[in-house]
Amino acid sequence: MTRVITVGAAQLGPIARSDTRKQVVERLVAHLREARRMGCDLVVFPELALTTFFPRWFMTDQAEIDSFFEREMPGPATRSLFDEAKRLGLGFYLGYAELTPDGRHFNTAILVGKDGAIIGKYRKVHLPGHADHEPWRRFQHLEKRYFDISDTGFKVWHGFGGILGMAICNDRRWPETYRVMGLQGAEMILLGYNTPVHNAPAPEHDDLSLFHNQLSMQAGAYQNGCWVIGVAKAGNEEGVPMIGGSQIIAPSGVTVAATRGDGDELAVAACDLDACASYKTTTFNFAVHRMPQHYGLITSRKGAEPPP
Ligand code: CDT
Repeated sequence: MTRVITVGAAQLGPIARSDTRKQVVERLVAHLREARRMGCDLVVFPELALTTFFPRWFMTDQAEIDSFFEREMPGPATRSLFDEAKRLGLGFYLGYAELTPDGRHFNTAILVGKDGAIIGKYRKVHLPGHADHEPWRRFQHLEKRYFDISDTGFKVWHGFGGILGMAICNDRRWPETYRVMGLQGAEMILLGYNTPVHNAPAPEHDDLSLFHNQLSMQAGAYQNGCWVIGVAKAGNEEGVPMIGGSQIIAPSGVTVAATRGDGDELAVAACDLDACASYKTTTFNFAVHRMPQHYGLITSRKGAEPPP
C-alpha cells in the first residue's frame, strides 16, 4: 500500500492590521475548499496566520499586544475553520500567537487531523530579532520581546499514515531543527514563515532572501530524507515586503511544487512518504553512518569559540 499524502501549501498574501479574525478565517476556509477540489489530505498555513505580522511594531500596552493572541484553540474566531476542515475531511497545520491561561506567550503551530482533533502542538524554538525598541530600523522584529522561548522542543507525531514534525519560520535556517526531528524518524516537516525581504542588520542579504529560504529547506529535506513543506505569508504587508517562495520539497531535495506570486495561492503535490526510505536507508542511514561521539559541541557549546 502506498503512503501518499496530498499536501496543499496554502500561501497567504498580506493581512492588514485592521483585518478581523473573521475576514482572515474566510480566506483560510477558501484555501480549504480549493484544497479539497485539488484532492488534498493536508493543508499547511503560514506562521501567525490569523493576524498581521505584529512583531514589526514596538508596543508597550499589554492589552494591545495581547489582542494579537489566541486564548483558546479552537476559539470563537477559529471554530468555523475547524468545522469546515472536518466537514471536508482535511487536516491542517496552523500557525498562531498563543496566550496560555498562566500568561505565557508563544509563537505556536498546531497539527490538526482530518477528524478535527489536535494531533500535536509546537512552540517556536528560534525566536529571531531583538527585545528592545531599535528605532534605527525601518521596521522592528520584536519576536524576542513578545514571545517566550519554546517549552516543547522539536517533536514528531504519528498522523496521516506517517511521522510528521513541525517548525516555524526562523527554525528552518538551522540544521539542528531538521536533524532533531530526523532522529525521531520524521518523514514530513511542516513549517510556516513570515520573512521580510529586508533584514536590517544585514541588508546585503536582501537580494538573497528567496535563495536562502530555498537553500535551507532543500538541505533540511535531503540531509534527513524527508519531505519539507514551507509556506509563506507574503507580499507587501503594512508597507513591509515579505517573500513568497512557498514550496513542497521531496526527500531528494528537489522542489516539486511552488507558488508563483505573493498572494493567496495554493501549491499542491502528492507526497509519497515511502520516497524517504531511499535516503534514510542509504546515504543518510543515521544508525550506520552518524558519528555522534564527534558532535558533542553541538549541544555543549552555544556560540563559536576559535582556538586560543
Ligand atoms: N518570522 C521569522 O522568524 N522571520 C525571520 C526573519 C529574519 S530574522 C530577523 C526569518 O528567519 O525568516
